[in-house]
This record gives sequence, C-alpha cells and structure tokens, in this order.
Amino acid sequence: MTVKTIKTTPYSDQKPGTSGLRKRVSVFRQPNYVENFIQSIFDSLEGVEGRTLVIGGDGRFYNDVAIQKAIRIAAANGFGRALVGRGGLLSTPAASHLIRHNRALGGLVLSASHNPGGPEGDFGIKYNVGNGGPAPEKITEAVFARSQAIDSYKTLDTPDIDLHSLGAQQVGAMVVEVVDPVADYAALMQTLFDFDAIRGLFASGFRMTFDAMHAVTGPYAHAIFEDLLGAPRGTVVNGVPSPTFNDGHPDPNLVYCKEMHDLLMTPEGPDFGAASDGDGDRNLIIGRNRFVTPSDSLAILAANAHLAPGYKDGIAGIARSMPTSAAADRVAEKLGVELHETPTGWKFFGNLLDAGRVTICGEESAGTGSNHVREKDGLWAVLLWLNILAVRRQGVDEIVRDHWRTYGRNYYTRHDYEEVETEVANRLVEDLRARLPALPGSVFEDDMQVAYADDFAYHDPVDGSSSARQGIRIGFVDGSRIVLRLSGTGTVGATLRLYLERYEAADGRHDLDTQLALGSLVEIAETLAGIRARTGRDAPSVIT
Ligand code: G16
Repeated sequence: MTVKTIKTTPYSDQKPGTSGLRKRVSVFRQPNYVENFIQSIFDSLEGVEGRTLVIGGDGRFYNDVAIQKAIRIAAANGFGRALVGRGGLLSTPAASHLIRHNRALGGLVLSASHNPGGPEGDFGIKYNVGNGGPAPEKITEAVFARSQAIDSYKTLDTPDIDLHSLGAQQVGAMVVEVVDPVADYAALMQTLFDFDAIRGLFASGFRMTFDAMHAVTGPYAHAIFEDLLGAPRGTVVNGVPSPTFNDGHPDPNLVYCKEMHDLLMTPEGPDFGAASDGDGDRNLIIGRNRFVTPSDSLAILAANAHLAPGYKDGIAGIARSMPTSAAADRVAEKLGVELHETPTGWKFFGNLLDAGRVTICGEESAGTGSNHVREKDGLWAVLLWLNILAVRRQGVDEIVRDHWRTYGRNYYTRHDYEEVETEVANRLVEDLRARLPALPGSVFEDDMQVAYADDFAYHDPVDGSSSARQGIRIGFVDGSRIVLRLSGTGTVGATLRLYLERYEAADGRHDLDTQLALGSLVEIAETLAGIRARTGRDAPSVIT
C-alpha cells in the first residue's frame, strides 16, 4: 500500500492546554486540522515503527470521523498495531490502562471531557505516553512547535474500518484490533477492590444511583455495578452513550446533577449517589444529606484506602493540585507519608506515580485516582467509596463528620467566571500579580492577615523540570487561602477560577454553610482582584 504524502499549512492555534487540544467541533472540522495535529504528535515521538498505539474516545460527535483519520495516519507513519475500543469508545482511565497493559508506545484520547458535545459543542485530542498518562510539557511543547512548521502529513487511501466488530482488521501494514472497552478495565478493578464485600453491601439493601450522563461510563457502570456487583437494574441511569450527551452537559457537578443531589437530600432518596463525566475520569460523590467536596473526598479516600485490598499495605504518599484544599495534607501528615503540591493538570502527577513517591492523587476539579493507571478515574473513586462503606458499615455523612472530627474541616469553594473577555481576564491577573510583593503583612476585614502572596511555581522532584506562573496564591496567617488562575480547558474567551479555603480545627465548627463560612474571603478577593467590578458580572457563572 502506497503511503500518500499530503501537502498542508500550519494552524496557529494548536497549542495544547491543561489537557490536550480542546476546541469547538467547527474548528476541528477545518480542512486538515485533525491531520495536522496528529501528524505533529507523531513527528514529535521517537521510534513509532512497529509499535502499538491505543485509540479511543468518549463517543462524542466527531469521534468516529477523527478515529478513522487517526487510524490511517498511524498506519502511514509506521505503527504496527492499533488497539481501538469497540464503537470508538474508551473511557480515559480505560485508555490509560490499555496503554500500560499492552506496553503501547502511547495513545490518542479523543475527548473534550466534561464540555458539551454535538456539532456546536467541543472536541479534543490528547496524546498519552507509554506510562498511560498525559504527555508531559516537554512533549506538548514539541508538538506545538511542530504544528507551527508542518507542511505535509502521511495517510493511506483505505476504506473506513468497521468499529463495531471485535477482532483484527488490516489497514495497510498495520493491524487494527477492535477490543471490548470494558473487559480489561473491569478486571483491573477486581484486583483493587473487595467485590464480595461490595456485593454484600448491595445485598443488604444499600441503594445507589449512578448517573452516567449519557457519556462513556454507561457500559462500564452497567457491567461493574449491576452485572458484577449485583446492584439492581436501574441503579445506573442515563447509561447509553450519545454523541450529543442527549443534549446535556456531561459535567458531574451540583449544577448539572442537581436533580440527583436534590433526591439525595430527601428521606426517600438512595444511600449513595455518584456520577462521572464525558470521558469517565471525573467523579461526583453525594451521600444522603451530604455532598462530599472533591478535596474532602481525596482526603477521606486517602485516609481509608487501606480498607481496600489493593491498598492494604498503606500508601506511599499523596499528591494534590495546588488549588485543591489542604485537607489531604493533614492525612499525609498523620500517616507519615509524602505530600506533593503540583500545578493543575493530571500530567504533573505522572513522574511522582512512576517514581513510587505517591499512591493517591486528586484535584478539586472532581478528579481522584491512584497508581493503578496514570489518569484520574471516576469509577475507581466510586468503587473505593463503596469498598469503604461496605467495610465501615457507616453512611457517607457519618464518615465525613468523623473525618472532620479527627482532622478538622477545610471549608472550600470554587467560583468560576466563564466566557470572560480574554483581554479583561489577562489584565486582571497581571494587575493582581503586580501587587503580590506588597501584600504580605496586610490586614483585611475580620483581622485576616496575609502571610504570603506568590505565583505558584513547581519544581518536579523527579525530573527536575520547572513550571512557573501556575496560579496566584494569597495565604493568610490562620491557614485560609485565596487562589486565582485562568482555566486551561475553556474553549471560548477566558474562564477565571477563584478558589477559596478556610480551615476550622478538629474541635471547631463544622456545620456552617460553606458559602457563608467563606463570605469574608470572597469579599477580600473582590477587594484585591476586582473580578465582579472588572468583568461586570454580579455573580460567578458556576459555584462548586
Ligand atoms: C483537566 C485536567 C485536570 C484539571 C482540569 C481543569 O480535566 O486533566 O487536571 O484539573 O482539566 O483544568 P482547568 O482548571 O485548567 O480548566 P478534564 O477532566 O477536563 O480532562
């Protein structure tokens, strides 16, 4: 089969963000846009000849088209084998596992995560390396540099492959294996968790609702919760993946899962509610009368992980992204294990996990995971919660309160201002940055005194690399924090994220309303950054 070399010209906007390249579908549909980016990835890798590539996505609109292009370009570039999820589906954590399990060179994960889908929605392409994790910055920078100089890509003149039949098909010299997206992942979960104990929990009448949000986790959740763990049919709702997510927004937060949240707050509601996002790496955890913030969930999972077989010997350490609350730090201290604070982006956990320095990682953005893969993993978090509930035989609320009694409570919220004019957002951040050196020592309302003010810089202790300007931190003497940064995943204008945190000691008040508890910090943030004044908004677009 003759490899075709097609002439092309660069697009200036192919710079990967927090998690790969995410844009409107209309951007990806421009001539050669997908081809340029995938060829730029392959040009930035060494030794693709004969190697295995994993390809899968969250099933969103354009997934099928992009997969066929990716397969032809991979074959033309010399890959020996491509593993593709049936129907083009692979959750992000399942793709990570397949890469590791098959010693693949890497994988293409096609997803825009929790962003809406459909022709007017978003699409994304991310490259994961051989450890199963998102490519580190040195690779994403090389890909961007290559995309700015690209003048041709390689492809083949072959028909589309049948994505729905399991088994091997030939594309040029490359073998394409269409695999069951669930099987290997479900097998991995059974090595980590006590499925008998969880089966017993469901058999005792424990009721759960899992919202797959018409996204990729539907088939995984039906197979694991209902088929393997014996939860009654109907436990999983919205379990059939749809290219438009049924016109929904597959973001498992209190805005888009409000109905489930409200149900959990009633006496008739189930014992446990959970959800996952478009590509299956995020999670939402709600117990009866208790929403668990992602930061608290990370701390509680880390403190109780030893109750699950996969972590029975304890954990090596915990890593959290900088804006995530410090609740996990207290657990690490008590366990006597390492705690690492990294920039936002799962890719920063990879080296720490590979080096065995940490076992559990988490982010405020609803992501938790462990060293079993190199991505955050929504179903893993739900299963670890179920395993803990099965062993402790307590409700979620009881476990959360018990945790606060032991470690204290980190009140925490995030205020997002979406689709802000990019220039306004950039100027706001720059102006605040300029004020940082003068802030330490300043006293604001309620006697809040600034202890430090900086722009977070990370020095990776494993490979020595540095990443500067990762978010503004203003810390107060009582341990409270204001963090401000620009999102790296939005696709329209800029998204400003304001993170607020206040610590209340173990013997302190744990029953305050979160927004009220953080009210004075919100006002201090407004005094310092003027978000409402400068953007003209009177409230955040989303509060989580
Ligand atoms: C991605 C990254 C996460 C990050 C999140 C939000 O998640 O993998 O590490 O925390 O985006 O990033 P930002 O605050 O820059 O928008 P996902 O689930 O969208 O792939």
